[in-house]
Amino acid sequence: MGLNTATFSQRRRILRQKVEGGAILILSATYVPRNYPAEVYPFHQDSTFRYYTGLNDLADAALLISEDGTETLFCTTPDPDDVIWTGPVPTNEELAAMAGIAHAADMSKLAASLTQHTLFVKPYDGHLAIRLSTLLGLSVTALAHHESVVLRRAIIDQRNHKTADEIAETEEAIGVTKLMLAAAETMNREGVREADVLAALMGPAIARERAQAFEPIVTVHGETLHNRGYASTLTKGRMLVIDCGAESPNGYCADLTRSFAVANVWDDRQKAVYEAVALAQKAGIAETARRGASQYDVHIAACRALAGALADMGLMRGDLDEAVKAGAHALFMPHGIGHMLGLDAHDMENLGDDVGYAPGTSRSTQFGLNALRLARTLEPGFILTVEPGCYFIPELIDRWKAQRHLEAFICYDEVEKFRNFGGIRIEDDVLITDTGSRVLG
Ligand SMILES: [Mn+2]
Repeated sequence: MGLNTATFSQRRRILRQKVEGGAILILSATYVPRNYPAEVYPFHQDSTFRYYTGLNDLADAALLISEDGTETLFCTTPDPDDVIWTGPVPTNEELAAMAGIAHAADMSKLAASLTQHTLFVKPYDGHLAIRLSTLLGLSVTALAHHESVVLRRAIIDQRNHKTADEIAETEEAIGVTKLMLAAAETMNREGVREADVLAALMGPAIARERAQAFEPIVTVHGETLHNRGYASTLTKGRMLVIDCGAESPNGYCADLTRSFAVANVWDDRQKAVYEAVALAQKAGIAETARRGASQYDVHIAACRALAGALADMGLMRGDLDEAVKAGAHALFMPHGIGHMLGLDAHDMENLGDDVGYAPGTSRSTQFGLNALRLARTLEPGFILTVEPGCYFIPELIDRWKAQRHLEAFICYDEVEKFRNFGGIRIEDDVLITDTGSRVLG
């Protein structure tokens, strides 16, 4: 079947049925200048606009769904002379028809169609905030107070539950991402630079005209969780961590992480830490299949498995359930077990914690748990990542050790021996099904 005009029309109908009250306004993304207006960053559509229109390339536009369900696409009509730069482009009416939207109008007509009852979600981007502020006659800071929580939650609920077409798109993106990882693995040799590995990694995506879901991480410094830059050289004894994801043709993201010993020469410590992370991932994935489990349960199951393996290695000690409750494992895994995955790599993170936390619940402030982006009870149709890791972060070790923090559970003398180890992460993408869960791809 695939995603088509009927899909986008139906999504809008469902949204309109769920949200009563005023007209619903959804803005597309704008071009963002890099160093002068005509030189822009690569355009990336706003994911909510894309979800409801399928118009991946349309900048500076807006969708308005009136209270009676009338749909209008407002577009910035190009200057006829622009054809010399852009080539022929579709008319506003053609764009609307591509999305199954009955009416088209120029953006200059939008402000007159809005009232103080217009429903919108607070923008995450400064350019969109200024545009919305101008359209509505509200200050940028007032937008947050006027956003529709009902609309925000309706969008989240709809986008959180993936259809068969969306699942197929995600698996397609995972397929391309696996080709990327396989290409990168051929460069896993002593003396190769991270940038050379990156070049190989990107090849299969570029050849298929695929955007990246996020800037790939290619590093021998996995202990820096979101390490930027590709300047280091692969040396034996280090782990190479690659965290990357291609997008599908319709913008659905993959997000996979693989960790390799440089040149595929594994020492005993690397094998043991890798095995610990693999055990944690296995425990986490098993928990996703349990009916009624929450992603908080998945997180704790993975952390408990990791703590068990680290105790076997002599790095942790004591009552391990208590250790996990106290957050001692966060010295080694200071992040959450995963996040929602969809049109964004961290799906709908711009819409806030309502995505990952049920209404009335909120994030823990405990170190480690405060980075858990998703904790709610899992429902069929959710796609999420399960990505445990084990890192030896010298600055964190030094700080905790100096404070003798949780030393009943942490064997700091043994941890010291790993301070130059680096880090390992393993990440896969999991679909919650009616009967359990399935690792995608
Ligand atoms: Mn991830």
